[in-house]
Amino acid sequence: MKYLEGDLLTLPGPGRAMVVTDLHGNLEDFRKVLTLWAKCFNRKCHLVLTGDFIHAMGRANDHSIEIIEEVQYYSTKYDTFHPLLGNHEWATITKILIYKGGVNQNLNFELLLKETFPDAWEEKLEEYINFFQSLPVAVRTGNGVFISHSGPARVDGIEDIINLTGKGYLDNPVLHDLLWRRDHQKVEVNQFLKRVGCQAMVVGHTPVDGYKLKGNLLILSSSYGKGRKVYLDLDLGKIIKSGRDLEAMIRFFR
Ligand SMILES: [Mn+2]
Repeated sequence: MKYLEGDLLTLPGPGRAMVVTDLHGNLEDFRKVLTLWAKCFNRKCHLVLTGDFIHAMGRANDHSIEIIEEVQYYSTKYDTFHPLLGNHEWATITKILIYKGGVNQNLNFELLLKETFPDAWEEKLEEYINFFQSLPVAVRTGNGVFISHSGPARVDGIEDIINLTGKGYLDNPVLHDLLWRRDHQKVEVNQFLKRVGCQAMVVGHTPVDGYKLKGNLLILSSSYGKGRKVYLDLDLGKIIKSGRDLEAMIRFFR
């Protein structure tokens, strides 16, 4: 079961949700994720991709387009498949230039589109932008876990998340922090969690060696990161009191 309200997806328990971060055009890792998900009660588990499934470091091994095509396919076919917005999808929507390792990612992506769809690349780009605009920004689980690309942000309450992109993709400080933020001060994390009615949050975005637990904020690197690759096998039926309760649900990719 799931409820989509504006930019917020609610996943009530019981059940399980696999949380996967930052694929960045890595098709091999995406395949591993899909295989694991297929084995998880035959895709009855939720699969949450916390954004940045596009844009690899270089063009040589950039499978962003295959990944978007498959992400669109699975989104239509399964109501347990949940891609979220990341700052790289956001940059495609807003056409704001984004660099990774000194490489202009928007330009790379455009070249990739032209190569793949020589006669229809502009229509494809438009299709992808529309798809990215349809993506939720965050998930809140029934047991109080907030999942987004990054964060936290200054909000008054959960309504600010629900109505988030209605305020536009640009000049939107809450959206900006939920997609781009890299400093995660404990006081601000806890204040944010209190306001959105959660006890812990899970993000990607910042490359780490597998995972890093900073109080009630858990950073995961599932593909693009600094070494080990992990995902979260989140039990939606379990009581979560703090970030520590998530640590036992971390799984390593082999
Ligand atoms: Mn990111």
